[in-house]
Amino acid sequence: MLRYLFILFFSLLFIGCGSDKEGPTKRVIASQNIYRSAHNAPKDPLYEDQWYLHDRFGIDIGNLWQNYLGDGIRLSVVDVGIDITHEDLKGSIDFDAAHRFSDNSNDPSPTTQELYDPQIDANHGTAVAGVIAAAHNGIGMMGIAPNVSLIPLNVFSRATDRSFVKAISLDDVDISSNSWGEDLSRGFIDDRLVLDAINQTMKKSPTIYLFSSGNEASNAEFSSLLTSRYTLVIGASTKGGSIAPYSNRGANLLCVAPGGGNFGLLTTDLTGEKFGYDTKWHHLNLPENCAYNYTDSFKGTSASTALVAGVVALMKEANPTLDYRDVRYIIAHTSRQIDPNHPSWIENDEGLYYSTAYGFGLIDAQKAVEEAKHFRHLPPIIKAQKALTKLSLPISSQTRNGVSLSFEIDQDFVVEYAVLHLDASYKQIGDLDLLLTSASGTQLPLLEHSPRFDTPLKRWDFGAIGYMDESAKGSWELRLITHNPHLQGLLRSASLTLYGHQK
Ligand SMILES: [Ca+2]
Ligand SMILES: [Ca+2]
Repeated sequence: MLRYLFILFFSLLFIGCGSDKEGPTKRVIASQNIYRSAHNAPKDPLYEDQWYLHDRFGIDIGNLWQNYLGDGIRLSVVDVGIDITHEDLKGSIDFDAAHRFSDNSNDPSPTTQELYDPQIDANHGTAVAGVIAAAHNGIGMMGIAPNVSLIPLNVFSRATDRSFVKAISLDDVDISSNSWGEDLSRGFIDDRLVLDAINQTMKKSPTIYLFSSGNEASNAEFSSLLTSRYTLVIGASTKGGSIAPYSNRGANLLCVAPGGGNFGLLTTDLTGEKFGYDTKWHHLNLPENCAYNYTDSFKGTSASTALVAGVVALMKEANPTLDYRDVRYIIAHTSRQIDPNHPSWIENDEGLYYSTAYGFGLIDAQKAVEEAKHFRHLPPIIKAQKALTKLSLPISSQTRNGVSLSFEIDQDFVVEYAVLHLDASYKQIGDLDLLLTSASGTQLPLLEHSPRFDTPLKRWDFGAIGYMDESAKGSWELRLITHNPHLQGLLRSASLTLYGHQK
């Protein structure tokens, strides 16, 4: 059984503690809410080192904390255990809902086994939690949404299908933050069960699911959890405003947020010198009052997803009626294009810029929350589906242009999300290019030749979000090309489903 979390480690870098900087605020304030009425919120000492909040290529937290701190929002973190004694986290945790699956208790902290198991990164959950919910208390750092009810769900203490299903389908959760995943070539849980759980939960207790795109420098379409229309997929950008080299790409990517490249993110660490990313043996040069309880080495799409989860909490507080479609729509329309010369950028027929590396761009917290405040629900969801069955088309490099198919869509509505389902036999998915062109002429790669991936293609869904706002009506074209002259395959059937709303 392979267990892993999406996280990357690079060399630890020095970041000084904010209390050494100009004009530090050392007041310890008992009530988090005091900041709500403050025009100039006092800064916790490490705030200046949280570059991902306020740098040029950060999320632009601006003055949002004057009005929004995540109050009333229930946010679950499906992860390893969280340090519930941490000075900057303990006030945010909802202990009634928190859960550790290995002993069915409400204590979500890492077990001794987790702390010493080399296959589990026991530091990960605490790092994720800090970015989202570290208190504005005059000590340590500042979380994006410090007043959320944080629900830590320690699934990796017993990583079974059942644990994941239960964690993902918890009732009465606004936002589910998932900085874990797997791809086609791995598999420690049964994705189908988790997908079913997501589908069921959306019917009875709608939740906004955020998932990391993954850290394999691969394609986010390879994980079936990420090709569901219900999951919002987040990639990682760097402090310099480019794509993080490890960040998985894909036509299902919604946006990026800082995940770090050479520079990591500052966040909370397992308390003390013995455990965490910051330990006696691997220590940051932080002044005494910050030592061992914080780290600046948190990296990966895990960190990016936590950032977006925090922003979505502020959006939900600004407008509690928002559902996953509204949030996706707002992020698509308010994220900003970075690295504009990157070859992956396209402009779709409705003028939206999209990239399989960046999604709709770098999330912009201020714009997203501002838009959320006045946003009226998208009209009810509608869908159109076209299935092409009994195809028996050869997949072969002998066919010059590969397999070409057309899906004729009669309904006229505004597209939000597309799902392409293929039933095929082909031995190495990495040999394939799969291009879907909308009725308006926007072409996106759902698969791009990546020889490292030798997993077979059988039945698979591909998600695509870059056609947002375009019209569904017309002919959608699919091309499937193989780059391997030695392999042959067969495409049995294909279907295209478009989700959207009336104009
Ligand atoms: Ca703090
Ligand atoms: Ca530590």
